[in-house]
Amino acid sequence: MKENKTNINWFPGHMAKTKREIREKLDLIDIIYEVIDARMPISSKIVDLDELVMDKPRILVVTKYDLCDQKKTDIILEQYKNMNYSVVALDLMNGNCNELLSITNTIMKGINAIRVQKGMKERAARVLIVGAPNVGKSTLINRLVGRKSVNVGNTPGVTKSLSWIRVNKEIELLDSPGILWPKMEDQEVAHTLAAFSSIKEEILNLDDIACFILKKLFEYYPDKLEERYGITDLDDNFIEAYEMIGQRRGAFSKGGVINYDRVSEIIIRDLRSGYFGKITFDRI
Ligand SMILES: Nc1nc2c(ncn2[C@@H]2O[C@H](COP(=O)(O)OP(=O)(O)OP(=O)(O)O)[C@@H](O)[C@H]2O)c(=O)[nH]1
Ligand SMILES: [Mg+2]
Repeated sequence: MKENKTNINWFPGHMAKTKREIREKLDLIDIIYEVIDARMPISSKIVDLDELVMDKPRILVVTKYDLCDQKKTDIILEQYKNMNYSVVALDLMNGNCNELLSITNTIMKGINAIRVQKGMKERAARVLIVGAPNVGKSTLINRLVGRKSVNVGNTPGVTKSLSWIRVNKEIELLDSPGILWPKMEDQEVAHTLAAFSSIKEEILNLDDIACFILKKLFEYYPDKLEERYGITDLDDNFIEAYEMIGQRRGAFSKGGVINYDRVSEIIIRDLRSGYFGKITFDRI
């Protein structure tokens, strides 16, 4: 078993198209919800978003807070707050969005005051929801609307086009397909995005992603690695680890040899299903 260090670079045509359409619609937008995943608060943040949305008022919405290692994530969120970001961390499965709505209303009051001064009518806040694939943009919309109004799913690329959704007379939302950036220079970031399903599986080398996950767990959460797989050490070629996991989980091919492809799938699925508990893969 070897980590291939395949370079991951996924920026399909539809992402370029989404960016173009966002640019075209920007004049209509009052506020941006920039959505990031709490388990990867650095890796899932779109690096060229400033360029795309310019200086529109922005709220950093941190989803999946229930799944993250809150102590580690909070350190990063504090840094964003120190950089003057408005940050709202959410558990979209159980929590409410009151704080987000209240900040939105405050920003919109300011915008409407200026409109009235200029002789225009007050209007509902038009909010663009933007972020990497699979971070929970559409789930956020369903939460805000209070029912299932757009499709969601734990794979990248569920939302295919920009679409407006009305929350109430005060807020309208523009859902958008997940975007990344054209050239992913940092492969650590790319692998983290891949580990948490923000990059399309078809372009990935699954052994590579599984080995990356083992390495990260060994570095940050060795107890969880031991608890789930009995692994207390990780060698460079991952063979022992794969053998142990394969034995434990009964991942055998015909003839009783360990099926490494299946072991890779198990590791990835365990991470995505939350079997390692609350974890965060980014550090500052
Ligand atoms: N536990 C937990 N799961 C969440 C949360 N937010 C979103 N999810 C899950 O994350 C997955 C992705 O959600 P989507 O809303 O489809 O993500 P998206 O950003 O719209 O994805 P694309 O349209 O593919 O770009 C779904 O399986 C959601 O149930 C959260 O706060 N907590
Ligand atoms: Mg979506």
